[in-house]
Amino acid sequence: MDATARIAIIGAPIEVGTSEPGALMGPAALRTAGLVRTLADLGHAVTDLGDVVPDCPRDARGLPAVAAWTRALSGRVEASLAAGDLPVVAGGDHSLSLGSVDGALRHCARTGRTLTVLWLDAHADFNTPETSPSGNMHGMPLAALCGEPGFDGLFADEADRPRLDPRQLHLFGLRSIDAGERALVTARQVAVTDMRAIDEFGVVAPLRRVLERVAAAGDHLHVSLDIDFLDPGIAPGVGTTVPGGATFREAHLIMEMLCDSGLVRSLDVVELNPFLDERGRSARVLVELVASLFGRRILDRPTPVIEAVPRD
Ligand code: 6HN
Ligand code: MN
Ligand code: MN
Ligand code: MN
Repeated sequence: MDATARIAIIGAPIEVGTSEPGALMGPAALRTAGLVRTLADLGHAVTDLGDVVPDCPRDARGLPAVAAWTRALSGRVEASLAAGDLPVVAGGDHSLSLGSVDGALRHCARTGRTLTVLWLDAHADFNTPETSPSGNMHGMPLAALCGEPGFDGLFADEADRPRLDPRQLHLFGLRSIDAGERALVTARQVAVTDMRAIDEFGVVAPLRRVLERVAAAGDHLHVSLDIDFLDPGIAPGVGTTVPGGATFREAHLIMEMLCDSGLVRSLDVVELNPFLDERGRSARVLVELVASLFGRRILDRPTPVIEAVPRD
């Protein structure tokens, strides 16, 4: 991460992608927990662009509402990347990544780069309307971005839009996957570091491999941080808790490694549900993690390089 980045905070109070109300309060809770101030105190030039307002009726539901959010967010993210800013999209449920990743894909298409997406999440979010057990769009954004069928009308100019290459996607922290999406994730050759792998190897070796690949290829790295990547014991403010998530230390180390890599060009912070939180704990944890991603460190030195890391 640059010592001083130009960061654009984009609020996305979206909850049409989930059946659990409350995620629309996420951006407000992240601001209350000090998101903007914390990044500014680290020396970054932070602009809070406020909350995106989609072009649809307030009570709109289903695919038309998600499409309106997707288009509005995509435009906002693409514009802020074009202006040289690093967009941080504060959600809101994970369907917002339809817009943020689409915006990053369009920026990459214009600038001749490839997009790599690091998806820190308990879930794969690779369902289609056909495979989804819940029908909730927050479990489907990656399948839609990768061009699976069943999402007509979601993106602007669908025929020409840049798609996410599933082999440029890395799921990290996976511990809950539905049968149909498991088949798709395997068929599309999505890279996965599941919790089993993290238990066996820790976070350093698998993440370092992802970062080395991104650095060698000169890709744009988009990070999507779903709060349920964390163990619900440290971050209870989420509708889809899955036991056995990342510890604070593991998540914190990931953020420090991402920071040291200097590769992150856009970020989502999603799925915080303040209505389910306990006295702001989860919002605070997320702000702590974002601070580490943007350069807060204990000593003024980067993470040491450990040469003894196992290789394939
Ligand atoms: N998220 N796989 C489940 C579903 O309903 O499709 C859960 C999805 C959770 C989505 O956490 O962003
Ligand atoms: Mn750029
Ligand atoms: Mn998710
Ligand atoms: Mn999740």
